Amino acid sequence: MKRFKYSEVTPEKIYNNRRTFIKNLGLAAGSTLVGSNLFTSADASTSKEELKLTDYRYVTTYNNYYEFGTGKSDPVERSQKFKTNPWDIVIDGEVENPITLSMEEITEMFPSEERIYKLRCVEGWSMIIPWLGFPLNKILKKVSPTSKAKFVKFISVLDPEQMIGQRFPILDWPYKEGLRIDEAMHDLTILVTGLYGKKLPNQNGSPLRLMVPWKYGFKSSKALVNIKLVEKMPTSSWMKASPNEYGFYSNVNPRVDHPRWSQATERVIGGGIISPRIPTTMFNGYGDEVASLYTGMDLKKYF
Ligand SMILES: Nc1nc2c(c(=O)[nH]1)N[C@H]1C(S)=C(S)[C@@H](COP(=O)(O)O)O[C@H]1N2
Ligand SMILES: [Mo]
Repeated sequence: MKRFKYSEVTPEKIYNNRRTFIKNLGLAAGSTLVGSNLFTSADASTSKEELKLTDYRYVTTYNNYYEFGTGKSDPVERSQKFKTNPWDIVIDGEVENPITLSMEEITEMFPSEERIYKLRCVEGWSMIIPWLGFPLNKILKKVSPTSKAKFVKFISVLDPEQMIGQRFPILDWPYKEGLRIDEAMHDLTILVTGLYGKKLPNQNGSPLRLMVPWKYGFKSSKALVNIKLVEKMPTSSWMKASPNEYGFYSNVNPRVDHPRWSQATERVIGGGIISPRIPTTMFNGYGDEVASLYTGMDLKKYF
């Protein structure tokens, strides 16, 4: 068994043919790709586009990061001088041991591993990205949540001096998101420190961002400065901006359309000149791992 290295397996070479590919990688976390049985049995029903890593070029130039503007190329064009060092993250609220950690301390305490996850934007496109990160639950366990900690609130940085988008009332700044505590503790939920084996580019949320693969991309807040354990369900910036369009849960669900467009399919970014559309899958393909979190819930009501 050999570790997966980008020098050995270029995006073009890692086409695969098993539906479980992404999920297995997500769970096996930076583990064996080359030489593993993932490549051996074929399943023609899955399109190769669905399973090809999105080129680094697209991952780092086609972004949503409204702090730097609403255009897709605004983040890469306007975030290069953004200062991410020094950077502290406060983990507090309903916890026994609130803590402030520098990024150096975080990198040292929580080694990053590779997770290949699909990011499905609510706008109807997706990318498959090799993230570097670690489970959020590792940091949460460190601070010992109290019995009142029912939700986790994620707060991104507020810095209108450096972030031109924050000078306009596009969203309720700073960018805020939330998860239920069991969603936050789930092993698939990670804090991201890099991608493609490199330090996280500014436009992707450096130095630390969330990634929740079964939810729409906007749940994955960038440039986090505060992770707060709370008793009440937090109101995210998107819920506040448009409550009938963006709910708290925001689980990827092809059967619940956005009020203004269908969620049944998604455009694969970088998949060719004619961007192919593929069917969107329940929980973005991670249903085997996460469906049990929502047993008995009406997912049309709790969208
Ligand atoms: N702070 C902050 N985080 C954010 C956003 C944002 O505008 N601000 N956009 C979200 C949206 S809509 C998506 S799809 C993803 C995009 O992540 P990526 O640019 O790394 O692909 O980031 C999410 N995190
Ligand atoms: Mo998005």
